[in-house]
Amino acid sequence: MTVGGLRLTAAQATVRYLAAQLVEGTDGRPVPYFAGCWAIFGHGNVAGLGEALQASQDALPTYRAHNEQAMAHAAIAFAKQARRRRAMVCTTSIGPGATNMVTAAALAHVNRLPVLFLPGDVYASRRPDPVLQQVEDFSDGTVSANDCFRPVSRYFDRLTRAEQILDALPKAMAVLTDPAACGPVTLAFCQDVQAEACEYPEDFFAPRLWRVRRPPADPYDLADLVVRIRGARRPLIIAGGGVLYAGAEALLADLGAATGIPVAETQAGKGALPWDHPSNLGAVGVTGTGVANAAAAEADLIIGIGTRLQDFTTGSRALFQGAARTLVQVNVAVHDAAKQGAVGVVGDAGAVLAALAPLLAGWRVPADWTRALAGPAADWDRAWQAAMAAPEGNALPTDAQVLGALWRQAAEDAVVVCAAGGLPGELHKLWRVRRPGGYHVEYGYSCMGYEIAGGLGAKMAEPARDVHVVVGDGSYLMMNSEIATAAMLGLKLTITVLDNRGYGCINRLQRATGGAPFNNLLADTRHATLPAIDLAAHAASLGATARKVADIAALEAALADARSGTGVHVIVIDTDPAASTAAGGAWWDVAVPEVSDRASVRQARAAYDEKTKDQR
Ligand SMILES: Cc1ncc(C[n+]2csc(CCOP(=O)(O)OP(=O)(O)O)c2C)c(N)n1
Ligand SMILES: [Mg+2]
Repeated sequence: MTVGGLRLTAAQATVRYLAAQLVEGTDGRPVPYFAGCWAIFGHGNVAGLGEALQASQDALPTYRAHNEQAMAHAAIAFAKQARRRRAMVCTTSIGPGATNMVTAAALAHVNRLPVLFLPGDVYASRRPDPVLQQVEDFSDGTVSANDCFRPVSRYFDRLTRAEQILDALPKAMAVLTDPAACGPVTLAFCQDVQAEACEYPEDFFAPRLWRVRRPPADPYDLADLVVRIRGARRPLIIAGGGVLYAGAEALLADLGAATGIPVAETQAGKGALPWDHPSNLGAVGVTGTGVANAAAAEADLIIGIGTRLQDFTTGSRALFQGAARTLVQVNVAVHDAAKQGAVGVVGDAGAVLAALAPLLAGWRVPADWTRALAGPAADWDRAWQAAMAAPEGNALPTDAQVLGALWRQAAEDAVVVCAAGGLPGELHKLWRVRRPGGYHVEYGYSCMGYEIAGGLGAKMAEPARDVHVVVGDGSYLMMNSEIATAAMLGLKLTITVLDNRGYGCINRLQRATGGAPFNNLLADTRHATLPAIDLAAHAASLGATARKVADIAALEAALADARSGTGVHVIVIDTDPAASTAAGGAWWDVAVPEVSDRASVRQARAAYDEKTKDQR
């Protein structure tokens, strides 16, 4: 095959192209867009992409992991911590290696995070069919295991000819770097095609600088928003991840200070303002602060900026109760701007905030709205102090008390990483973010097993910051293998494991919906003997400096040790599975059975039916 120019295999050409894609670094100088390639080799990528990566390690470093899903978590966390300005590549063998990555693809898809997947695929020639690990479809010869990636990729292609990359790779880059379309790209790479040579034009490999577009809003929509804000009695901004991805936190801080409009934060948007900014009411929604939820319930104008409005933000659409309230959605993606009947303002969060500032000059939020929130803010501060304080007595600590210890011991610019279990809710409510980027919680897919691999990716993105992973015993046991990878790479991570001996938050949810404690805490499962799992010994076996601590004081001492240490530190502490912070919060729609022999279920259903009346 001839296109004219350099004779390379499709895999060699792909690696060469990927290494030539650049973005502006934080200092303005170009840096590679792809920080590296995670790889677990097998048949389907070792001979093709493996050979190409080996020869290009200076231009595109390769990292080996222990699990394909976990390596993809690390890649995605890298992109999240880099605020989508940079990304990583992941390559796997065909079959199980590839499908191991599908859950991570969904995670990136939900969270709108860029990552390039290059799973190996079956032979385009079909000569050896069925090749080892090939999924055989009885009615469709074009189906392979990689078709699982289609619904969880923003862009999907199967490379069945070597010259296809000339078209597929620029399209992949366009999707990865587009603020609205951003998400996972999957290029399923047929294994014979990886090895096939072709003449590629030399200019295909010329360095190319990508810039993330920051589209402004339509002037009509902007003017309409200004009229609505000026006419509002009780406006509230809800800041989502889009504020951080747009790098717009200073613009939001300035607008908040100039106008006095209060700001509440979603999980992805947490840290958009420093916790002590006068406008910051903290977390909103199911895991929100008392004051933010009071504001959300009473606001007459809610302006979502860069938020997907998932059910935790809206209290399953029962939280925003203000009479005749208007919902405005400022979003770079028209799909989000149109949600829930919102008035859409399609544009980049930063561009819209910058445009609003002069149009609102001299205007301030009505003083009675500011006054109305002062009491709930003081109440919330007291609730926060009570939840985060070190416990008195010998009771097992709560998750919140562990977070209190961590918050007191963490460096100013530390990054906290979490994803699933009871901790994300407690973090959302209680963690006070001191510096932008200090809060990294994956709560779009809330995927157990993200935490440790995610911490590794976050550390690779910002090596100068301390990264603190907080993780439950359930998530720890689901995916912990990248402790070994972090140790091998000499990266410093501090992992605090909260061992409540089971799936504590789901047990609480089960109880709250009238269910009997069943199959969540280890004690409530079918067992011959109850396991006493030594998580510290386990972590030590993977290369961590690990210890178990008896109480909050010992935890603080261990965290202080870890702070001055190197490598991976794992600190295990037993916690109370029953406790969570009662203050704040809002209703969450979890459907309760309509009929049941259990009176507690029937009771929970009646309460559920009542609450659904608030949904709008
Ligand atoms: C991959 C995956 N499987 C299942 C779930 C559902 N789930 C959410 S939290 C949870 C329990 C987590 O247990 P643990 O990490 O110990 O945290 P805890 O609830 O005890 O705080 C489960 C099963 C999930 N979010 N992700
Ligand atoms: Mg647990």
